[in-house]
Amino acid sequence: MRPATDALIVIDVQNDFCPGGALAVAGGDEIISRINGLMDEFATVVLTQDWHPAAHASFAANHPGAAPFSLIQMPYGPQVLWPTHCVIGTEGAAFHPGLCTDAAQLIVRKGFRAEIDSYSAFFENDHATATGLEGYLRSRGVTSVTLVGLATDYCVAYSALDAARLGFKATVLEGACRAIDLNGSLAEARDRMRAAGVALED
Ligand code: VGL
Ligand code: ZN
Repeated sequence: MRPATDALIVIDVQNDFCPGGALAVAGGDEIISRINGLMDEFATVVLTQDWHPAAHASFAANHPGAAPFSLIQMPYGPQVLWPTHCVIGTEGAAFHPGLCTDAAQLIVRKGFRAEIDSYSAFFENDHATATGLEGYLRSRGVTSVTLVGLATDYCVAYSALDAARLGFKATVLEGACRAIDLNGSLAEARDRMRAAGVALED
């Protein structure tokens, strides 16, 4: 068992990010058994769930003429336009059935405001609007977070960077993550995480 100050944060292990899903990450389902095992080591386990209204601004379908995976400017900065995914209440937004969710004390849903995306478990993409996870972890005495899940280069990396910025010791277990890797996004995310003091382990 890890110290009580350590939390496991499981990012977006949802059907739409697994093979057959709307925004499938290659090998997304391969990490599930390892994650289930890790949950036994941590007294605090948090799951996140990407949770978008159908009218979400991050969906290419809501921008006539725009192709999925193209980039637009939003008031809060550049935004990749994704295929429609993780729509609130749909089967695609549900956790993968293989994920053992029983051990989790908290499920953080994010990206539920139509006008702003939220990759990170801590802040929406304006880097200012909080999800409340920071307060939850601090009030439970957590000082160190281990991050796993999908996708390494988007929601995992954004969460790890915010955790480090907030002063948590942050570790990403890359073997328990899979990446989208859009135009070099994985290498860039790894560089940014290393520069921010996030520990990258296997
Ligand atoms: C994610 C793209 C869009 C992720 C979520 O979980 O990494 N990526 N929404
Ligand atoms: Zn999303």
